[in-house]
Amino acid sequence: MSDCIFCKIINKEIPSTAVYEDDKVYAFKDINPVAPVHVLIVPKQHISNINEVDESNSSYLIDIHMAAKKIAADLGIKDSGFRLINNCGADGGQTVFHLHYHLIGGKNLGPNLL
Ligand code: D5M
Repeated sequence: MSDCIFCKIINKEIPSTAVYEDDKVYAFKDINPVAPVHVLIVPKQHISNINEVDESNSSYLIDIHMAAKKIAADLGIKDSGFRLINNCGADGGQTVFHLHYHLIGGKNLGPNLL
């Protein structure tokens, strides 16, 4: 999608710090990290958010989770633990409308979600 910032990052039109890439997903460091590890994992296909996931593209959700596990292992936080967060829509706090999951860790995040 031509005016999507994450599509531009995937296409290397905008720089990012890559953490992981395969044929389905791309992962890069969040520009405003909230923890020592804060990575965004995105499908290479433009999907606005979970509301646009259907039978034709739902396999990306598995690809993203598999990538999260690999990235967590690579960054040394797989066993200590991490959080995988998706913000969907305005009330969900979504600001970039290309499906993405925040992989956050590197410290004890505690039990509170908000
Ligand atoms: O999260 C959107 C996230 O995207 C937010 O944590 C900042 C991040 N962001 C925005 N622009 C960039 C660039 N250019 N590089 C890296 N990270 C970026 P949301 O869940 O939509 O609120």
